[in-house]
Amino acid sequence: MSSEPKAIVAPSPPTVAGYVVFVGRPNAGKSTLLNAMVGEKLSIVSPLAQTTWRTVTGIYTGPRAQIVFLDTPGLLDARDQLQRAMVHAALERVADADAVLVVLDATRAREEMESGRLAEVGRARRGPLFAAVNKIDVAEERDVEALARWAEAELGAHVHRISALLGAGLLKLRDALGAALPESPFLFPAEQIASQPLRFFVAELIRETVFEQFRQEIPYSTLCSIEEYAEDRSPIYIRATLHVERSSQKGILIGERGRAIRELGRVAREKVERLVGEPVFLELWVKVLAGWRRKGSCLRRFGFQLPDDHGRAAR
Ligand SMILES: Nc1nc2c(ncn2[C@@H]2O[C@H](COP(=O)(O)OP(=O)(O)OP(=O)(O)O)[C@@H](O)[C@H]2O)c(=O)[nH]1
Ligand SMILES: [Mg+2]
Repeated sequence: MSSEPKAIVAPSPPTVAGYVVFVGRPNAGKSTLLNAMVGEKLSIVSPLAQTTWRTVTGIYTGPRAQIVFLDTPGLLDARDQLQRAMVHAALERVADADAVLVVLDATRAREEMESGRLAEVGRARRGPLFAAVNKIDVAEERDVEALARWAEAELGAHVHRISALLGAGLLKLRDALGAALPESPFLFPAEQIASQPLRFFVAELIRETVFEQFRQEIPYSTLCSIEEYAEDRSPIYIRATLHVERSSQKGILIGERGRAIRELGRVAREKVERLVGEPVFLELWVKVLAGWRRKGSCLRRFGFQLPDDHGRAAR
């Protein structure tokens, strides 16, 4: 026997990777949680409900696990075509995800427990189902516990108590979600955190600013599309159109002598500059696209999918 020490090369454990979908009612904190999990602000957040209209992808890569998080629009009882597209975007991901996380707002425990939509997610789901009882930093302890018990009993979920805003419970939740994923090579390069193009995030930041600066129905009536994005110019030139439903809304967005649209443009441009790390010239136009929220043809033009697009029964 040789006295040389033997080099023991332990086989490195395999990696895991997969998709985790966040679903929940509007305003539960899904987008806040996505940003916290990825460590970057990818998904827009506001105190108003129904902020997220399209699914946002955020990628977390650890030493052995890559988790692709999908932040979806809030589940509600759809009243127009845009809401139908939103609910569809959320539910279509549930069936084929590697794991589903239902995000619950503990400050609205009763509404959560009465939501037929969430019960539906629990029933539709075959694979691992998790629930995050969120906002424990501000919710009553007894509401947190009631909601946790409900999610365990009614949804059959593994329950975590978290504050997406302050970070409480997030590491444990991320580890648990990672442990539910299948063995797989990483699906994206390790340094990649997003999968959508920059112009998507630019449009979202403009929309977030509309949510901050305008009231009542304006945020919900404003669709943002990027018409031109010239990266080869300095400053980068971006032209965006804000489509509103009625001409009275156009007047409000523009404001007296253009004051409102100038302020919107200024704040949105600063956000976009932080995102792209370069000076930006942002040009905003407002157009009326009558009743676009109710029109499938308008929504499809801007890339939304409706449930009937796949020949499925309308939800
Ligand atoms: N106190 C507290 N507030 C939170 C927490 N998580 C989210 N919020 C707040 O809740 C509000 C809604 O957060 P979002 O992340 O936009 O919620 P969402 O589920 O993505 O909402 P939709 O996009 O409308 O479906 C924002 O004002 C957040 O700051 C939390 O853990 N604690
Ligand atoms: Mg959201």
